[in-house]
Amino acid sequence: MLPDMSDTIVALATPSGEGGIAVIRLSGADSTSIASNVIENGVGETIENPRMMILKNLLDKNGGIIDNALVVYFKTPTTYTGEDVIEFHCHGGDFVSHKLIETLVSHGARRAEAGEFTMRAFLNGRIDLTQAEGILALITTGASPSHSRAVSLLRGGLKEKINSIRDKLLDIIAPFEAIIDHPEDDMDDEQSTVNPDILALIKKEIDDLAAGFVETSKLETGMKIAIVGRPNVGKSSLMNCLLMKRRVLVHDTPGTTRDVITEELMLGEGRFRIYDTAGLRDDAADIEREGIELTKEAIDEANAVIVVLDSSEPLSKEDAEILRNVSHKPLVICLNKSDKKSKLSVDEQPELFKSKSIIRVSALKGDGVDNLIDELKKLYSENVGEVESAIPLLKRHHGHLLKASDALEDAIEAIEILLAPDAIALDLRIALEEMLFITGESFDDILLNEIFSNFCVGK
Ligand SMILES: Nc1nc2c(ncn2[C@@H]2O[C@H](COP(=O)(O)OP(=O)(O)OP(=O)(O)O)[C@@H](O)[C@H]2O)c(=O)[nH]1
Ligand SMILES: [Mg+2]
Repeated sequence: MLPDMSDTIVALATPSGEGGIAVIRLSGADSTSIASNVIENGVGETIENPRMMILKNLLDKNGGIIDNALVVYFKTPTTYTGEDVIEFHCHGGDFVSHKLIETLVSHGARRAEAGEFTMRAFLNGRIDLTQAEGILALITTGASPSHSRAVSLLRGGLKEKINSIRDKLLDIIAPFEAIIDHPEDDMDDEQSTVNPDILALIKKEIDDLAAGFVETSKLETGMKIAIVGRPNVGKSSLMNCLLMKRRVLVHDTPGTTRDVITEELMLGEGRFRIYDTAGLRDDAADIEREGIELTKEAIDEANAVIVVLDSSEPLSKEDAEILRNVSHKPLVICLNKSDKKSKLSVDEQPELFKSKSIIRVSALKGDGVDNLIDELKKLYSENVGEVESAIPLLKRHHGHLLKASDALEDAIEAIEILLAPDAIALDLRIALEEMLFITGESFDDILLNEIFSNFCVGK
């Protein structure tokens, strides 16, 4: 069940604890009358000057001063919640804010539930659901890509796109259903069905949008970089160098690393997940072979690969095979052990190295690692560029898009096998409904509670 919208609600909008200021937000139809009980000399001057901060004494029930604070009035409907809102900008610290909230509650306000201010903004039509989700994403963001995604949602990027698809579906559905509803009207064959090519175009639009989700989510968890190469070339040493700590075991016995070991790494604004892997070789024993299988999975999942070669040895058949196997991925080739005499020439098999980034490093001494870091940052910004061109999505949106796409697929099939118009209309309705769920034009209490319970109290 949703909380009662007719209540006037109050909450601390800033984090609790000691701080410069504490903002207490009051929202609802009775905001001004409730506030008039705590503002010395009443609420008049505050209401007459909307959006202006006015310094006032705030009083408890016995007329004692709680604080000398700035009070500001936002007049309905152009406020965060769409309702009358009053904010009290008090001195920081829990005692003052708790006392003021207690006093406002004693005058008739109710303590707000998590996310209730934003839920009201949604229910009052100030924002749609994707924008509400953008607000939550903005509050919880910890990295640059998720920040830009949150801002885009907040600004209504996804809302506009979904509404445009909704309108296209409505343009098809409305006349089609009118014909179904009034079969007595004469209709020719053309009218009694829907052009599947138009549906295919809408489906493509939905599929393209859904594909953007994979792009954005891959940067949410960090760009995945797998370090691969044959045994003993210095993969684990390089991993430790990047992490600037001794995270993985390094040893001169080939086959030291048997499992895939992963660590998070921030380079500038970029978030990475680095995977150290078992060395790849053909004649591996049982356990090592299992490790090699895991390495292959890590390569599949990686957004980019670092291939490590031991430059103190000539290029081996295994090195060449590894280079060939990962050539479809964004690639950085590290010629490691540059502190030793080089016996590896990239000119021997130039096709393996052509147009690849090649960096000489010594994981033992740390030489050249800065160049590798620069290269990783470059890969990251290329990836982010790709993502920024896509309209950002959350998992919830993605799920609805997939269902809509399936429904359109069914509709196209229904047209092709000449099913009754009712059956086609049903599939089209499902696709439309999925669009409405994304923006919240259709919703149920469960969905709202699920979304808004993730907010903090006071937002
Ligand atoms: N001289 C020199 N030795 C290095 C360098 N990098 C690694 N080594 C040595 O090479 C050996 C293997 O290093 P690791 O980092 O364990 O190599 P790996 O590729 O992880 O090996 P596996 O886990 O067995 O596949 C160790 O003895 C390292 O000290 C380097 O830049 N120069
Ligand atoms: Mg290793």
